[in-house]
Amino acid sequence: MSDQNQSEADRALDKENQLPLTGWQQEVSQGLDHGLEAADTIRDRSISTFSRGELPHYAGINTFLKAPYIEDVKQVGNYDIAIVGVPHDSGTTYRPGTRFGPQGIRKISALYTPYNFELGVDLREQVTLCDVGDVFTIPGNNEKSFDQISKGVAHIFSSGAFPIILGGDHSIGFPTVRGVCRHLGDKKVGIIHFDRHVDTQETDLDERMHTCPWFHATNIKNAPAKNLVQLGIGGWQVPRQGVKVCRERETNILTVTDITEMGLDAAVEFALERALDGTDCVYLSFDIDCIDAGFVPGTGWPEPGGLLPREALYLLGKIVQKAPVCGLEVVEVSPPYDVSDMTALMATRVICDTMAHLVLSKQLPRQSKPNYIHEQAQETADYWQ
Ligand SMILES: [Mn+2]
Repeated sequence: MSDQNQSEADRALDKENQLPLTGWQQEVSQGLDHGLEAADTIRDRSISTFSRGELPHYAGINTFLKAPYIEDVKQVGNYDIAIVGVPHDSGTTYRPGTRFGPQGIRKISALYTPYNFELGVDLREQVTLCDVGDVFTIPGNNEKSFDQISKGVAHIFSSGAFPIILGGDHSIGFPTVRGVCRHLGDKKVGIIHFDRHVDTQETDLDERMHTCPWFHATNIKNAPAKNLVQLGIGGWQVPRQGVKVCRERETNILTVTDITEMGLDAAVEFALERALDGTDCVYLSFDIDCIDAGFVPGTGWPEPGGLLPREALYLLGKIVQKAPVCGLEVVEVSPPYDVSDMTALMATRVICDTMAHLVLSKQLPRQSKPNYIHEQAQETADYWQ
């Protein structure tokens, strides 16, 4: 039967049949070795005495998707993807709590399996994932934290592992991009930014807060403002001084109405055209508040009228499929304000979908390091600005 005549569900049923089970078998046999065979009354002999690996979902040590924890970060280059937490909320200007974002996202990620039905992807079988833990941020000091974050992201990025950053408030968008740029040589990165807020003002409350990352990131020569694409902007929380900067620097903004009127596919084309114009790769910055406040209560500045989850996931999936993506951050998850972990779950979904589309588009696993990764760290006088 040809693909056109099949429903998505039919195709999904077929695709599952093509996936190996090798990774799962290795996990089970290692679990039995390290965690001892189960008590005699347990009929399923794949179960161990001590929980090791995926099951049961509520048990085990809290890493993202129960990926192995890499204590020695010098080993990070041995993995296709590295998860890193940035528990920093000193840049927030209203509701705090995103310092607990990495913990909250990791916790709810435990209920996910590594397999997605429609996409026909099993991450455990197709890609290697590790969790390097968190960057040591300095509470109450944005600038010192920024330097720590840039150094950490630069380390992961230059190793060749694909960096996925769990925020943290959005002030980290500047140091994360700076960390990537540190190893771009003379290559350039376009930023695709999902948000209700522009985050482009120079300072807020006299400091570089979470309303400011793109002013500073786009001052870096590797990250031109003309390649900054801002999706989902709108509402009553967009500061006029930020709007002025967007106008002056000619960033590319689509409102939720723009996106729905032009259609999701046209919005994807717009984003790719602008972000990839003269650049070598795309960095994704996903503020969870781009989604309608009804779906994401656990965030610092919730704003009604945002994207629907399935719209945001569709845009994200198509963008990842079609762009050379060099990193992802998911920011502004604030577990103290969350309800039933639903905001953290949304963040988990964004990350897992991104990983799946990186696999489907054959960006991961990598055959070799992408040529935009420059071994030599950039150490010009103005780098740590
Ligand atoms: Mn925002």
